[in-house]
Amino acid sequence: MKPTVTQISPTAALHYQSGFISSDDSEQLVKLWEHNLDWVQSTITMFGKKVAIPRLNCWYGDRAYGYSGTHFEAKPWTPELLQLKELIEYRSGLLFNSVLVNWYRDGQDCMGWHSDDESCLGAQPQIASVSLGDPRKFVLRNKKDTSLKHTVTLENGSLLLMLGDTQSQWQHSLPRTVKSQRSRINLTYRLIV
Ligand SMILES: O=C(O)CCC(=O)C(=O)O
Repeated sequence: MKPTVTQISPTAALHYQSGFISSDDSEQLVKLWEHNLDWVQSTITMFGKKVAIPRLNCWYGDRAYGYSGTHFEAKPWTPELLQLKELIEYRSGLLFNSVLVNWYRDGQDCMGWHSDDESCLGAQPQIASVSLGDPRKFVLRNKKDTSLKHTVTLENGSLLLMLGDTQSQWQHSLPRTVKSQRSRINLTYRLIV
């Protein structure tokens, strides 16, 4: 299936593709990764206090990374994480060298407003986000006019590319929900430059 392209501003675009990974593969990967990745509960520093992020995460690839006071040494690629990276690269024509993997254990796990705009990601970070498991709403809001919003439901097996100025002009979040009781794993492949 071809991606749906949404130009959220003249220089920022979202490419969304459902069914990038089949339901069978997705189910197997969720089971494998829930048990075999090196999950940690990270904390971020907010107003001088350490706060636990309500999700588990881990970082794999070629380079170390950090955001909001967290620091991840790069763990070596597992065969499946590398295979998925190569599939995304082949289909999108983009290159990636690292991945942040997030595990939302149920609808209570979530992620607040932020941009993936650390300087190590370059001026126009390209992010490839793969979602497996329970569908969740992903909301973007414009930094200059926060009433301007886009919502994408990230379905099981979908791929979302965030391109151009998406990170410099927009923030994104994954709100908490009572509708989701099941697990979801999200992978954001990134290029550390
Ligand atoms: O789980 C998601 O879909 C979003 C993850 C995210 O925004 C991030 O890790 O930067």
